[in-house]
Formats: sequence, structure tokens, C-alpha cells
Amino acid sequence: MTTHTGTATRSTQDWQRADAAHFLHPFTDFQSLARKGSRIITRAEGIHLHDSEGHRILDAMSGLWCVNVGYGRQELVDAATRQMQELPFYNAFFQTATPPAIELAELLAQVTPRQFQHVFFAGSGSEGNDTVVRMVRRYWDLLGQPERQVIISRNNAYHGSTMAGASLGGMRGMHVQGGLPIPGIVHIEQPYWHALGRSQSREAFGLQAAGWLEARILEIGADKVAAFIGEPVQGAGGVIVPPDSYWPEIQRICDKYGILLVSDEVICGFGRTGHWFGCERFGTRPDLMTFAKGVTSGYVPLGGVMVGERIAKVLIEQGGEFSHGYTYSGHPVACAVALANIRLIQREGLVERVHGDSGPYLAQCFEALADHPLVGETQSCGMMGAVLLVKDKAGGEAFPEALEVGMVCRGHCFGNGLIMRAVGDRMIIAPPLVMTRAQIDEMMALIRRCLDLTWADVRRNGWA
Ligand code: PXG
Repeated sequence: MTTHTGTATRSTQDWQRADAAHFLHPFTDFQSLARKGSRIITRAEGIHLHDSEGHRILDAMSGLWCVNVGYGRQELVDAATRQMQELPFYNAFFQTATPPAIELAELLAQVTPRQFQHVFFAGSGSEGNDTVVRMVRRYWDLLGQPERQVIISRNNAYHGSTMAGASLGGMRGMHVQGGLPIPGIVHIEQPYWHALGRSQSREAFGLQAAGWLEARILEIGADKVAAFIGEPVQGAGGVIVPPDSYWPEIQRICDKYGILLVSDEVICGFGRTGHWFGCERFGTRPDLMTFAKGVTSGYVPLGGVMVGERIAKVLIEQGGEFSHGYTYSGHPVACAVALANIRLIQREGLVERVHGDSGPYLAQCFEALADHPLVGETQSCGMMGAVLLVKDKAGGEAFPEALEVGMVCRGHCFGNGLIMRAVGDRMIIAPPLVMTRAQIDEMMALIRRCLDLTWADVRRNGWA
């Protein structure tokens, strides 16, 4: 089939040939992809993608956890067009600023929790987290405590792919490539009840998992610890929703030792959890908040860090120059799109909709999957959900990793017009926040069909 796009008219095979010849994809086994050929996504509207073979696909991952307002929103296109015509770029380095960057800073101060009145702009979530590392160390330096260097994170966290982002993340496969983590970053175990705490109640396990932070602080020495960072709900790690007891206890421990709390809201921010930010869902008062993705609904790249007044005051009043920043910090087109996107979220009441309607409905649908013979656990939070595929439903025993049952299921999703991600054997979704109940029904029917097909494979192969 031949596809016409904005740039060219070529056949799928032709796209795939050129792709394999020149394009090194992120997080990809290049040889394996070249053998199979990429799926070429050519256009999208609402919650659906179209590929170069004419398939229509329900995008239950919002692109990559980011297209929160759905595809094809004219308001965002218009905002970008107007800004490109008026002023496509100017920097914010040499005591200059542009109206969209200022206005976005002002609007972010309004929609984020009260302690945030300042923002540092970056181009992505990874750059945001690099900013976090430099900023917390700078903060403690300015306070005369330069020995406070250590940042504590968690196993199976994802905080990006730059040197600092990948170091903060708790993915071993990333650490072994490039000599990571960088010095001064350590990890504690994650609050994953099904894997680590099933002998106790969820709430008791939440307290135990938070206690691992206190134990590590005492081991290192509180006077050496700068900050703790975590995603309210671990996204790329498999949509792991922590017990409700976890975050308040983490906050108590950070307060007790005077340690900064960083909430990585790259996925959870801008309504994903049914609150503007995940910290509001789980009851923490972070000092720093990383954002990206949903701030522009992915239409253009933008990230950054909300800086709490505790830190902003020190940086501003005691600081001198903070030697950090990016060419695209406060990019006017990105900021103009973010402004249009946030105003659209406000106008359509998307956060309230996820909180009061679509989130609870999705939760109900996910709970209903628990009766499926393959399913060991279901979790959801706002417009995010996970289904854990297990070998033994009664005992919760996992499939051997080598069987890659999650990938088998993902294959059926691909074949049935559904984008759902597999993280090991956790099948996860994070659909656009604009999804209606009828569209949730459409998605759930596809998910159930793919689970049935996977179950049939499992039975046929004698895996359970
Ligand atoms: N923090 C969190 C919590 C993220 O999820 C980043 C930081 C980094 O953002 P950038 O914009 O630098 O990519 C992320 C990104 C996946 C997947 O496989 C998830 C992300 C990125 C790529 C793949 O689920 N999250």
C-alpha cells in the first residue's frame, strides 16, 4: 500500500527500507527491527492511529503516555502556527524572555500546588531530571552543606535516559550500558506489593516499603542525603500503584531528616491520575516536581521542573549564577502549545472528568478483568491501568521470564488494532484523558479479546 504523508508518497516497504538503513531507534534491538520492519504510523485523530497499511489502531498508550488531549486538536495547531509566525525562537539566557514562556510560568504556578511559584524549563523529562540533580546539589551547597550529595531513588523507577536521568532510574539494563549510576545516586526497593509484599496487607507493606527509605538514610547518614525522588505511580516500571500508606510515610521520613522530596510527574502530571498532579492524589508536598509529556500533550517537546519556594528562595536570594540551562529552556513555540493545551484541559474539565467519571469507570472495568484465568492482579489509577498475567491464578506464581508471555499478549494487541504495552508480564495502558465511556468499552473489549487469545496460546503450549 502506498501512503501519502506531508513529506512524501512511498510504499510501506520503501519506508521500512529507508528506516532500517538510516534511523537508529530509541530502546531498540536494531537487527531485530530491521528483520521485521517498523510499523509506519502515518496519521491520527482522537484516540486512533492509522498506519501505512491502512489499519486503524486504538492508542491505549497516548503515544508514549503523553497525548492526553487526544490527536488532531486544532487549538494546539493554531497556537504553534501563530507563535511560529510571530517569533519562532528566542532564548532566555541573556536577561531576555518571551511572552509565551512568561505566561506559561504564570499559569503553571496557578495549576500546581501552592508551594510552587517558580519553574525552570527544559526540553524533556530527562533534561528536567538532570536539572533536579544539579539544583538539589546547588541548594545544599548554598546552604553550606555541600556534603549533602546523595539522591535516593528506587529500583525499577524510570526517570529518563540522559546520564543523570538513567542513573536516577532503577533499570539495571540501562546502568550496565555507560557506567551508571553516576556517583551519589543510590536505590532502595520499590513499593510493588504483588512482587514483594503479598504475605502482608497492602497497607502494612506500604509502611514497610517507606521504612526502607529511613533505613537507607540512617545507613548513609542523614547529613549526606540531599533528596529522595519517585514517580507517584511507577509508569514505565509497569503502572505500579503504591499502597495508600506509602507516600504519606515517605513524606514524614523526608520531613524528619530535612531531606528534599522530588515528585517525578512526567507521566502522572496534568490529570493522568484524576488530579492535576500525582502528589495531590497521594498526599505529598514535594519540594521539586519534574514534568514533561502531558504539559504539551506531546504535540511539541517540553519539560521542566517546578521549584518549591523553599528552594527558589535560596537560589534567588543567596544564589549568584546557577550555571545551568538549555538552548530550548522556555522555547516560545513549545510554551505557546503548552498554554493552549493547559487551557484546553481546563476548559473541557478533563481532570475533573478523569477524577469523577472516566477514572472510576476504568477502575470498574479493570476490576472486572480479575475473573480472567490469566490475570493475577489488576490495578488502576485515573487513566492508567495494569493487568498482571500469571501462571497460577490462585497462588499468584509468575510465568518463567523466558516464555515472554507479555510479549505474546502484546503481539495479539498489535494484530487486533490495540496499542498496549508489555512490561514483563504486566500489560499496561495509559489512554488519552479525553476517552469517553463508549471508547473505554471499545478498548476493554479489545483487551479481553487479546487476553483470551493469549490464554489460548498458554493452554496450547502447556505453559499453565
Ligand atoms: N520521568 C518519567 C517518570 C518518565 O516516564 C522521563 C522521566 C523521561 O522523559 P523524556 O521526555 O526524556 O523521555 C519519563 C519518560 C516506556 C517509556 O517505555 C517511558 C518514558 C519514555 C520512554 C519510554 O514506558 N517515560
